[in-house]
Amino acid sequence: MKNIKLLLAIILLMTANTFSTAQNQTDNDRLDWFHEAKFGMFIHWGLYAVPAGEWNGKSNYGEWIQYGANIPGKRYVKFAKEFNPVKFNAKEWVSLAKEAGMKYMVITTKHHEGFCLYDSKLTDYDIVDASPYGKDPMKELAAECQKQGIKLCFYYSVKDWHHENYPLEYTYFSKAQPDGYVGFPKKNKPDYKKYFSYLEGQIKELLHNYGPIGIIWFDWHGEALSPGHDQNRAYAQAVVDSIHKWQPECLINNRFGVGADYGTPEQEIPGGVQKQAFEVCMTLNDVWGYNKNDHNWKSTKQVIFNICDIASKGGNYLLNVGPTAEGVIPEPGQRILKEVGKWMEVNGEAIYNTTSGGASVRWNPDVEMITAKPGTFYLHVFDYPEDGKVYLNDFRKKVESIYFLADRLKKPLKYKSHPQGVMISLPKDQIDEINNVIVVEFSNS
Ligand code: H79
Repeated sequence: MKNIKLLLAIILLMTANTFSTAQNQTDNDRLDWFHEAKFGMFIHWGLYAVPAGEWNGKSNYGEWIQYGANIPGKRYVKFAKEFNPVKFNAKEWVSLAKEAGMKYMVITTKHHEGFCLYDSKLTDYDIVDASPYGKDPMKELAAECQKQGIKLCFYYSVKDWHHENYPLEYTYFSKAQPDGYVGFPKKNKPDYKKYFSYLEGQIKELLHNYGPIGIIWFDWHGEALSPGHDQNRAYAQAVVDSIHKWQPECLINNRFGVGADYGTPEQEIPGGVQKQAFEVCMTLNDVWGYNKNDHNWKSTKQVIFNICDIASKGGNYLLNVGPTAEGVIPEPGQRILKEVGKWMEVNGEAIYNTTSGGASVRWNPDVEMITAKPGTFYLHVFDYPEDGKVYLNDFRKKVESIYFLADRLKKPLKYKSHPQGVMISLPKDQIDEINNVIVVEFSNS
């Protein structure tokens, strides 16, 4: 009972934290590229890809398998010997992101398991020292991202089930593990200060050895850095100050307790337009890490809907893939992303560098959402209206032209201006099977 209460408290705390510390979009220049980018690739890659979601007959695990299946630390570390991503190809991963229309990539350099996917001098529990692969994939990714113009960003878990000085009380508890987590954190007298100097040292490596980094994407601190934990927050603030010193342009998400540039709703899209910068992170199937039995892929249409929905509320979409231990992004994920990319290639203008258009206008239900640029609205029509009519209400600007974004010839669509707004008449046939974006160009006079 106590554990359930604790868990509920932690989950509440995490939710409450989603937007609490993010700054207003207008007063933070560091966020300019982020607002332009709108769509990024999340990559969850670690030792959990070896058991691939399955342990002792249960098959619904992901990157939390060490915790969920109660695998002792001594057993878990052996996965490192089997982690040999010989098929990893940085060019293919970055090309896929690019083809999907993504502008940045956030990859797990260390998830809760504590295993480092880069060459760290501060631990031997990393891909170069502990796996047969023996190379640093982040080096290759950094070079390839530079080459292809994708911004490389690093996920880093505050929680660490492998480090002896990560305090047990900040890991999750469960019925199976009533005394705390079965990894390596010390039961007695862990030294959080020491853990933080390890963390800071690793962030230093990540910000010095891989060129410019777009975001340090911290993951849940849990209770450790929540208000009231003043000493811990002071350690964290020192890290934030260092990040700003080492790479002043680098963003920090809002899961570190302090220093947040933007909010990070997980697996959910906010109900309305947000004033603060945010990025929805979401899985493409059910779990984040590779699970060989997880076939619950989102449809291409759903992904496109989410991109537009989130952009119309002023946010970014960070969509996850979980590569195998061999280094391959699962084929269904590749297929969906390529299909999304085809739509983005034609319609990206309605997404990149837009702001929310929703707050300034009302529209009929056929227009699901609106994105905007100065002098332009993009109306996103997923459900084509049977009567062919689309209304923009409370729209008192002077219309210059209206056309389908997917129409290269920009053939004008018929419309009538009324004192209260504009009524647009659409042709019988849709121009796009998924989302018929209508461009409305206007002037203020
Ligand atoms: O990295 C991904 C997740 O592993 C991580 N954040 C994203 C980006 C994450 N950390 N915490 N959470 C997500 C929420 C925690 C949910 C929990 Fe559970 C509920 C932890 C214990 C109970 C999920 C379900 C994990 C085990 C059971």
